[in-house]
Amino acid sequence: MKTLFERIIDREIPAKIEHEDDLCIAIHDIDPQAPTHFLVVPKQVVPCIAKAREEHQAVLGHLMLTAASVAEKLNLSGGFRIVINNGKDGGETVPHLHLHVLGGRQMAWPPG
Ligand code: D5M
Repeated sequence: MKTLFERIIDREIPAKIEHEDDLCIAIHDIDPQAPTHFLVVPKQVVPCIAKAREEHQAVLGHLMLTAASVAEKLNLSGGFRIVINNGKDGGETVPHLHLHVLGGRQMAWPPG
């Protein structure tokens, strides 16, 4: 069965797409937690960061670089935060690895 993000990648579910390339897609989060909140999602399904392996190293680096370049495109010059939720205690609800990128407001620490 496809993950929610695979269905977005396959255009079965609409999303506001900010960037797409061979390896990943960046979409605006449907429930934004900051003025700008987008997700960077690999096209190859890895359920969570804990399941990533050596073979995923290149795509993981690509996700980080894409997060930064989309943040620049969206004028987050004042700063931004990248979050990966992992598993139940980490607050992950979609079992398809994704980076959250949040910006446009002052972030607090510690996170909730
Ligand atoms: O993050 C999963 C995120 O996915 C959560 O912030 C909501 C977002 N989401 C859920 N459905 C959609 C659609 N249809 N478009 C865009 N964003 C969506 P997690 O870290 O797994 O809790």
